[in-house]
Amino acid sequence: MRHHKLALCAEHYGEWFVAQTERAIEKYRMFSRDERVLVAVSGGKDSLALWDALLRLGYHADGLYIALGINDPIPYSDASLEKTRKFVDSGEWRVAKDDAPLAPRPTLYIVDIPAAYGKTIPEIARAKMRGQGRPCAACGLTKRYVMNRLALEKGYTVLATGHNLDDEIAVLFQNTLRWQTGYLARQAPVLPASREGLVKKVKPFCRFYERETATYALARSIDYIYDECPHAGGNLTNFYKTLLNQLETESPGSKLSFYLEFLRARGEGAFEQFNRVEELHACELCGQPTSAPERCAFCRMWNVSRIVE
Ligand code: Q46
Ligand code: ZN
Repeated sequence: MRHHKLALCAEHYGEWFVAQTERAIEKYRMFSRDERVLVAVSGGKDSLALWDALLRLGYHADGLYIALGINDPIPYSDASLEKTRKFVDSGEWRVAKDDAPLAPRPTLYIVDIPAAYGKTIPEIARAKMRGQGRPCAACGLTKRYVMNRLALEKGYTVLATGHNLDDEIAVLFQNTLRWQTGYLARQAPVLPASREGLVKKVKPFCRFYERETATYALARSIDYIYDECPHAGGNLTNFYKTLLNQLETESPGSKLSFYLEFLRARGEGAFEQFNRVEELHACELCGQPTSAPERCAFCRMWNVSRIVE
């Protein structure tokens, strides 16, 4: 790890990684040991590594997998669910840090979108969001809604996602290029539950390079899905990641300092004036907070208000 001037063997790397995770949780006051954490798992390296690290640290962490029905042209959703199930069944997470007592078996919640709502994500996107090309807008809306609602209904105070440094700075770069000040004001390792009906959102891996989370998953023999979602190809975020990787090659440490200096400026209030509190009220169908006057965007798109586990 050139940027840290550090070289470690697999065993010590795992310890370093878990300790760094805990440091981030404490530094940004993400959550305490008394809180119940719901980890959004996709079957990929970041989310499974996050779940593993939190369990090793002794946190009460359960998982939520959202089956999107994306199985064309490759069986992406089916394969990623299989990897997620395998992670829970394998018991890999039982190897606790520092010989701590074995973690109890975590719960895995599965929300199957096509089974619950009658359409896959690509199908609902085609039906309701014509002309927008990729199904990512429908997908993102559905995932955000299901994560928040299930976390609330099951009594979790925190929702943790596996976003890493590369993810965060790609978004930061995009928002900076367009001076999206409102988005910049809201980009942070912790998004507090600003009102009733919203759960706190945290990103404990926000300071890890993508390579570091992949290395941890390999060091821990976590079997994760290598394929990306077939709709991810060619998106702008990946293009920005490539640009930022070129920068990192020329100037090691640039990616981390871009992010940390942004957080410093943000912490000093550089974007405070843009942090507008949106007026929200309860959706008339499902009760979730929404800025829309009647039904929330999820209920309008799916034309339903139930959530099926
Ligand atoms: S899963 Fe969904 Fe991503 Fe696939 S359809 Fe787009 S948003 S690319 S994280
Ligand atoms: Zn609603």
